[in-house]
Amino acid sequence: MKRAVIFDLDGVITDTARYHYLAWKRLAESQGVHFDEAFNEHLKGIDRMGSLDLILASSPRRYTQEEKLALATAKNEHYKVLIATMTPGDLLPGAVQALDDCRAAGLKIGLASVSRNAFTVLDRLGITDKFDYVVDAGMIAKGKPDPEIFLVAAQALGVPPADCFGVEDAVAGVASIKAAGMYAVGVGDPATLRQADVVIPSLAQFRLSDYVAA
Ligand code: G16
Ligand code: MG
Repeated sequence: MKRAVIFDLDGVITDTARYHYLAWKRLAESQGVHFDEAFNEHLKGIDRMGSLDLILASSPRRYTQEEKLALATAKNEHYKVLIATMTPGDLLPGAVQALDDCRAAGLKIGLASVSRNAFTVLDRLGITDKFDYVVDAGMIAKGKPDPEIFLVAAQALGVPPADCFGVEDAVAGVASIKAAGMYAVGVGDPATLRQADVVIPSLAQFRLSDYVAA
């Protein structure tokens, strides 16, 4: 029986993936780099500097570390303007119900987002108190697909990884859950999230009883 659930934030609970996309697109185009939805798919769940490196890999220019930090900061400033407009109305369908179902079933609930803006987003959405533990992305040495972030969450919740399940929309995130030894619920397209144990289109199709016994 599963005793804990660890959710990703971006693309699962709220569509900040859209805001990341818009902010990266503007940044990429300012550097003459083509950027589209398909490329953006590879950035989901990848941390800020890792994402920037992937974008700049197709530029003929070489960037110094200082230049890269300035570009990452510019992207983040744009992103912060976009998320400042968020409200509880930006919760994706089924998100609150899924969290409340987990709470009612007595599961511990964690959040594993590599976003350094996660606390701000939770606050804007008004759901901070629905989590027993939120991983501080600044304390994580290795981003997804490394299992570290899910293992840190499980440890903080006091539940062994085998008794946890994770919920993720990104290929890198599902890989992180599986590498942590947990059952993985993918949210999105089964053709993309092939490593997940089960894939649902959105949290509106979240069926807790299917995962706790898995
Ligand atoms: C999220 C997004 C990624 C983003 C990362 C870092 O990861 O999916 O696209 O690059 O956060 O965000 P920030 O620049 O705000 O620190 P996750 O783990 O929440 O899916
Ligand atoms: Mg995500």
